[in-house]
Amino acid sequence: MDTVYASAHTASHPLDPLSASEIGTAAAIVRAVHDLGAGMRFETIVLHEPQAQPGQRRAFVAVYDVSSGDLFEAIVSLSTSTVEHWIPRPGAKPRIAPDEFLLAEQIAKADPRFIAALAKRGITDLSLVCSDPWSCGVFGHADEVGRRLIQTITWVRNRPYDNHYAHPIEGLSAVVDINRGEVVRIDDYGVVPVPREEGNYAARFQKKWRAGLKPIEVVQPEGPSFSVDGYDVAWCGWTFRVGFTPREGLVLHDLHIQDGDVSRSIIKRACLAEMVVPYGHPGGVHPRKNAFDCGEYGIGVLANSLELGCDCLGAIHYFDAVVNRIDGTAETIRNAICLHEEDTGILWKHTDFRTQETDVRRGRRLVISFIATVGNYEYAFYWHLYLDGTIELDVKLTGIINTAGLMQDGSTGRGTLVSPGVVGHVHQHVFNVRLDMAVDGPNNTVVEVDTVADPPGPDNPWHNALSIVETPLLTEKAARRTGDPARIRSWKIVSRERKTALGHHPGYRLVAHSALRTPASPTNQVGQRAGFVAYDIWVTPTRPDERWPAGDYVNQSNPGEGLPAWTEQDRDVADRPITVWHTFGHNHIVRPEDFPVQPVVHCGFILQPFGFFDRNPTLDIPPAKSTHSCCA
Ligand SMILES: [Cu+2]
Repeated sequence: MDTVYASAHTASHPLDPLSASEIGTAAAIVRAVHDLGAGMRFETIVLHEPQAQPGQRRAFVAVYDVSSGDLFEAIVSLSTSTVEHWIPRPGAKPRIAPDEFLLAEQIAKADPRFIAALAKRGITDLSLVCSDPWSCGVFGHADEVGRRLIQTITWVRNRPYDNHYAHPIEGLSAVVDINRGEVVRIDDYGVVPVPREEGNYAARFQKKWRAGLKPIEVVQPEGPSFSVDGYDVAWCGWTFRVGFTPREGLVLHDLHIQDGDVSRSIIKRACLAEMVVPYGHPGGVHPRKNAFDCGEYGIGVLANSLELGCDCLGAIHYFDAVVNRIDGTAETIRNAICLHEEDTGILWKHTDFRTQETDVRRGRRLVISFIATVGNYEYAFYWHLYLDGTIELDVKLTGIINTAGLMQDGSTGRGTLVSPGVVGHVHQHVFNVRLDMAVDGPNNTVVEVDTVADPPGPDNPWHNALSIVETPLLTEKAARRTGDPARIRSWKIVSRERKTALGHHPGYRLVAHSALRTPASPTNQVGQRAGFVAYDIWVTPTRPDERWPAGDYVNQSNPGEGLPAWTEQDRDVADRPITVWHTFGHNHIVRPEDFPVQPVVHCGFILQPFGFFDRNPTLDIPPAKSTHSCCA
């Protein structure tokens, strides 16, 4: 058994994530009342977040039975040691747990048909074979119906520690029933020579280092400007609370900013809600690669333990993350969440050219981040808070592209050659964030803002007139929106119940700079099961039971779940607690430079105060001069 570290912080706030002991207790309570026997596994044990009145501590538990395939949800009171609700979820398939990753590989590698298929390709040393566990989706094969499946996609090392992703075994997949521990079928699309040229990136393989790099050190001689109390964080006028769940990873609660004597709210709860990575090659195993890394695996359980001075520079505060394993025990991911400050260059500057008097202020941001490893790929999520009230999510994509071999005719198919015989197929990384907005109070409205040219006429003799056209989005269907570059569209989230001294409804603008809709057909797997990809924003009334934009259980899910179904109700979304769902991402046309390990690429969005303050709120930032700077 792995070491379970005791949580350093004893639960004191209703939104504190479950501690290791609370996770163990929740599992024991469920097992005592509803023992499912030897096949009992725990998909999720997480804090059941209190809604209005914080009362007793409760856990949400999703539990399943690998013998029957049944899944149940429980709400557990940790205060009274009772199961308050027990809800069967017929047909729901739990996520693929980290505990099952290597299990799927073992099952595949023990199957004589799989061993024979490898031998056909000249591969007999199974110790060098790496068969990654991929979610399957639903493709209508008769022998898959009713089963909980993993498809393994396979690579081979030339020798231990060699980067196996340089050596794809094209056209071979084992379809594994992970509940029953058996191979359902071997899919073999024909032998393609395995490329053997090495593509190693690790330090141990690097023969020559680039010379001349002098150290850059971050020096904070008086320590950081933030303070942390349990999961509460305060920084330069900002206050919020850190949360963490196995499925979402980092969660920000109750984001407020100080304005004079008043602490004003902006967001009630913010998190990554789903993501999907559809691949665009139609042959072999590749159409089945549509990984929902949030809903099918859990981006939180895959968080890294971060390394001081490598992952994070400066004065760092780490939060541990505590997640459940499928046996109901807790696992602590040490240093999973990093909190630190970064210099961001100038915040603002002006020189009065007559007096030659200059004012300049340095900008900085607070960074709250975590990094998840999902098989071959890394996703790093950085929430940024700025002195001027700006909120940003910057997602950094790195790791190793999902490599494929050539087609039977030696062509690359729908991809880029990155090494002899190695291809990276075109794909997208599409993210969806759930933003429970609370701009200056609980009741908000989304307003679409277009910039349009007025028609020429007597009022517009020089044809330069521009109008700002603001359209409140009042119902769910009206609020399914996409961008329009010709109208330079953006959206504001405002409180129509309040007015600032200038007479504006206080608001925040969503700068959707990475909005991305997959160009794939709405009839394909992702169009069907990840309906959120159809629009850049969606707005729903905030409901605690509507958390997952592609459905509660995404693994082998049915079409149309989540946002497409909820918003068909066309509920009112004006002047009430609303959730804004924003879809964004990265269209990955693979570059040779992405191989053998991909330099970081970015996507994300910005929330910027817009009429929230009556003027630049940073005039009170004192001028500062670095004493560590020198002339080179
Ligand atoms: Cu990619």
